[in-house]
Amino acid sequence: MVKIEQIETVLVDIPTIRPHVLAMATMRSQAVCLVRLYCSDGIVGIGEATTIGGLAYGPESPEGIKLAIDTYFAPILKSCTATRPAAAMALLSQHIVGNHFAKCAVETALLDAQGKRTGLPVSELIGGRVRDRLPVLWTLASGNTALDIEEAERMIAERRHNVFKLKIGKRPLKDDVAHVAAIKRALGDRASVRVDVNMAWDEPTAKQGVAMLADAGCDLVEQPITKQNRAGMARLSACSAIPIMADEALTGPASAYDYATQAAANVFAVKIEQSGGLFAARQVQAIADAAGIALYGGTMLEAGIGTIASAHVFATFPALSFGTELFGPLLLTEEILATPLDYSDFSLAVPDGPGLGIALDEDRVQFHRRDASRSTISLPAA
Ligand code: MUC
Ligand code: MG
Repeated sequence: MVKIEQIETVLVDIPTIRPHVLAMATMRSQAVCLVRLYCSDGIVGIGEATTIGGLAYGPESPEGIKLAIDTYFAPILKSCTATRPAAAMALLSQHIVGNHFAKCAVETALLDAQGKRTGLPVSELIGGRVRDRLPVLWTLASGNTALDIEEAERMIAERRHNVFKLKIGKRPLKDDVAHVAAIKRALGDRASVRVDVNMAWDEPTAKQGVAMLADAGCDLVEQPITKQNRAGMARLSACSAIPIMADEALTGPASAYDYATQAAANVFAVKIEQSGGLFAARQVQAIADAAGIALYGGTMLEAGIGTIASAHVFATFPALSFGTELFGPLLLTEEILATPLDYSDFSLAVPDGPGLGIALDEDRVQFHRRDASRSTISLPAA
């Protein structure tokens, strides 16, 4: 029996390339909880959890994830067989309620190890990929219309992105709509423009806002109102001229089923962390497919490991009509990976090596570790 001998968690802070302004938080760096599972056959699996703005987005924080894994997950994992990731996850779920982000990081590491062991990419382990590249949009969230247009023009010229998501909901409605309209006017047919309100509107504002955005040439509205107002989401989805997408509402298969049966969204943003792991994300996809809901591959602004874990999952989706937003590593000053990811031709290549098919740049991880020594004095040799 191959055992999981040691579980290591490390917090790593990586600055963003510019402030990322969302309705609920402004991010200037991303905190990553890295997970390493050391197995008795010498294989090391890697996983990652991130949140957005600490505790501003959801109920877990990077620090809380580290504490939960060190304190509660690790002893259970040490009793598990490393070659049976699904059994290990089932045992964890018997003993640990919620903690979706932490579960996702651990499941990623289990699957990475199993893929390395069997020689299979994670996408093949979890069902089989149907595509090797994923379309990737970029979020314009500098907080400034002129800077956003400049940024979008650069992305189009570099053939990196031609779909843009704008973060709105912080300013009065007419200012937000003017911002979206100005960007759409500047980019015209060269780009698709969408918005994410991150639940900032009440229903009447959303009703008016969605209509104004449709007139401005916006193609999609993401989570305009609180996830609790499922009936409101259903009303908006039924009458809107442009699709309404659920994001924060989708916290796993049960919520996906609930939203699907109530016709509370036209599109689902699937996120592996919010779903509770890679297998759970595939269940969300299956529910959407069964209900005729379109799919989009979401991000919690993960760094390289979480982004590629998501990519392996989205590569298995039979249909992915709205593409993905797997740009997390590009928002950070460094990827912390040994080999750069292939972002080109408006898409991301899904690695095809065993496991996740990526390796960490250990020097850069050491440099960004939260607990790294920042001392600048030279110490006498021991
Ligand atoms: C979200 O709510 O979608 C995804 C892209 C981005 O800029 O923020 C995230 C969160
Ligand atoms: Mg969103």
